[in-house]
Amino acid sequence: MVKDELRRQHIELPSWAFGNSGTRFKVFAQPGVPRDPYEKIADAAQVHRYTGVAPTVALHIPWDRVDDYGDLAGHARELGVGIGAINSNVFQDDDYKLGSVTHPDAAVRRKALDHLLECVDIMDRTGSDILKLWFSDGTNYPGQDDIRARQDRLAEALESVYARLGEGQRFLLEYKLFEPAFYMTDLPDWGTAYAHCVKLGPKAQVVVDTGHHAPGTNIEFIVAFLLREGKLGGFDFNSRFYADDDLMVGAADPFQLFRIMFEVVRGGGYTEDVAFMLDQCHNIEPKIPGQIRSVMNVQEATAKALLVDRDALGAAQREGDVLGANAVLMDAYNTDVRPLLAQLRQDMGLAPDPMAAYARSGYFDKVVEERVGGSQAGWGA
Ligand code: RM4
Ligand code: MN
Repeated sequence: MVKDELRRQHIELPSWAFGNSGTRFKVFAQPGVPRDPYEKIADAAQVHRYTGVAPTVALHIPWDRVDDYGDLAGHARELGVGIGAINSNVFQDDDYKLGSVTHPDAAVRRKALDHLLECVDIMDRTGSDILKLWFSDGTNYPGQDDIRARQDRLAEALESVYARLGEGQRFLLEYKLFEPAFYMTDLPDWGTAYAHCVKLGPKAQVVVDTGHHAPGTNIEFIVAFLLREGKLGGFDFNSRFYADDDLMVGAADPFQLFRIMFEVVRGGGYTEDVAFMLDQCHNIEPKIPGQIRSVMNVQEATAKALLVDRDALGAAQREGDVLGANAVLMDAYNTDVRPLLAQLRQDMGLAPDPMAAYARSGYFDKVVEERVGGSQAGWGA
């Protein structure tokens, strides 16, 4: 039943969505923003409290570095959530100007690799089973470095990380078309990520960040292909109008999100094996409600995907009924699933409208008052 499927949905929140963020032009600080990972987790727990389907928070290292990860995991548990994926960060150190694991200097490569291995140590302590790897590596000018040698260096680093993974742990390799490198990116697309993962083995899978493609890319095709090969590890959901905008998922193109979720459902990916993570920044909107809205957008797209009459679709496809097949899909997309989701929340003992329930709770005013002193979390902390 659709409601049962929706009930077991698991959407992971990014700790960094709760910190201050912005563009290269300006970071607008917001009142009440967390000052440390403990407070970020407290805010994430609010999102779970009102949606019931966001029980884990991903960490980004070193932004979320703490002395005692076991203690942080305990804090999360007390608030009714858990720690999810560990995201590595080899893009914010001066040493990484020319790359991290693909850097021409072996000492810099070693430093980057040590960080990745440290992230696996952290996974051991938090009980996380996913390491997410994104590399900002690339070049700005033709001839700047040897494209092929950089692939060799990348492969070497990935092998070392792979070898360090423990039982039940895996890494998800992320790709991105461009930025910060403007000429050549070492992991620019799903095909490159896929080829590296295939060579490494089953603990290496691809993560699809929905904001990391050229305009017009058919992302649901990529999803269908990777699922068919057992290589879709998860999503970094967000939406984009132009480049890597990191806006709320489902805000720019809810129809695309539905098409992606349909391929996930159709391909058997609606399981614990595919991680549904958000990777967003709320630069101008309040952060906790921004996350609640995003979770609701994913839920709505999922509900519509689950409502597709697969038998009718299959029959129309077999008959070559182009318009009939398209109509089956559109019927599901055009269904208003908000009453169904409100009902689901009531079945789960939650308020039917999470945005309103959070607004009523007074949490925002409370943290604005409490969180004085210290420095707010943001990119770089
Ligand atoms: C990158 C990529 C990573 C994220 C960083 C902050 O563009 O999407 O997943 O960790 O941004
Ligand atoms: Mn991402």
